[in-house]
Amino acid sequence: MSLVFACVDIPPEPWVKALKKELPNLEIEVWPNIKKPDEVEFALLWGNWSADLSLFPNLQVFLSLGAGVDHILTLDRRPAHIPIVRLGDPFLQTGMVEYVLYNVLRFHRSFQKYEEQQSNTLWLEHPQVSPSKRSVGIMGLGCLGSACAKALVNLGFNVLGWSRRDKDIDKVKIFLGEHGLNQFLTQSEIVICLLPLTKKTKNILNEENLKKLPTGSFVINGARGGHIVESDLLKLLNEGHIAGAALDVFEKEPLPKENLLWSHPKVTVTPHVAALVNLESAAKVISETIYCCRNGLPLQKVVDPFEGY
Ligand code: NDP
Ligand code: OXD
Repeated sequence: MSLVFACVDIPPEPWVKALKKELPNLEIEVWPNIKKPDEVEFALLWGNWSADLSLFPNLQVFLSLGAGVDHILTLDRRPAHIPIVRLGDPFLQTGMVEYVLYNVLRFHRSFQKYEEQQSNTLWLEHPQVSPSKRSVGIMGLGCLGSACAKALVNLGFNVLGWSRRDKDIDKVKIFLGEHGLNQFLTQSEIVICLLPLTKKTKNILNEENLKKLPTGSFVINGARGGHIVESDLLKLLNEGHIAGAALDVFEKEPLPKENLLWSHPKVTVTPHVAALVNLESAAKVISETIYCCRNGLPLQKVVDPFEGY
């Protein structure tokens, strides 16, 4: 029985080597060169893969090479009974915490303004607000959001969180579901999106919701481009309602050269690198899932396809 590696734009060799190191007996076939499709039990996927899934009649598990599974949930004619397992690698939390802290501090301490001033040789001081007086709102309090919330609490920020189910995170004020969203947004001077992309969260940061943020607020998106309506964000940046945005993910990736976000003075673009997958630790986590599956043990991080995460 084997694993098919079908991660678009990711060189397979290092992954094959790392997975073989963990599971020497695992046969690995690299898409599209599949010699024995009926022996494929595991599909390790990333990106916009398109294949006729009926080629693999013995497929048992879809494995995502990332925390997000939107690329798997949207697969054409995906057999609904096959579980989808997302990557639950602590290394991703570390990366996202670094990305979020960097951008929160940059906005909080006006470093964005100082960078702009330097290009105009302008010596001008901005007020330094205490972190306890700065409200930072995190949309999504899962693996990544809760780790970021704790890190921000440790720096003394007033942290708000928004999720579906209640949470108990020390010093984090929790807002729940659709009815909690208004109150959450109106208090978030810096809002960070760490939601999965689902039917309910797509376009959630549209003009109507972005306008609920306090004037002069900042937006950080480390989740998926589909959460933000880019044209609405640009409009509110140009009107001054939003003071700045740090965007790691985009509706279309790579971000097309003509996209106005690239050159907008209030926008920082990074190329979907907030939390990069680490070869060694991810190979271990993926191998553990394969081990559990082969030995009839319960799988961790299984996605609920109905909820979309
Ligand atoms: P989790 O599944 O662990 O957490 C998702 C959180 O979102 C949960 O707290 C969940 O609420 C909340 N949520 C989901 N739907 C709703 C809703 N409709 N209303 C309110 N809250 C909702 O995900 P992760 O933290 O691991 O990852 C989040 C996303 O980050 C991934 O899906 C991926 O797209 C993105 N990502 C981006 C990376 C990058 O480099 N840019 C790297 C890694 C991930 P509840 O707890 O109540 O279920
Ligand atoms: C992920 C990502 O989902 O890197 O892990 O976007």
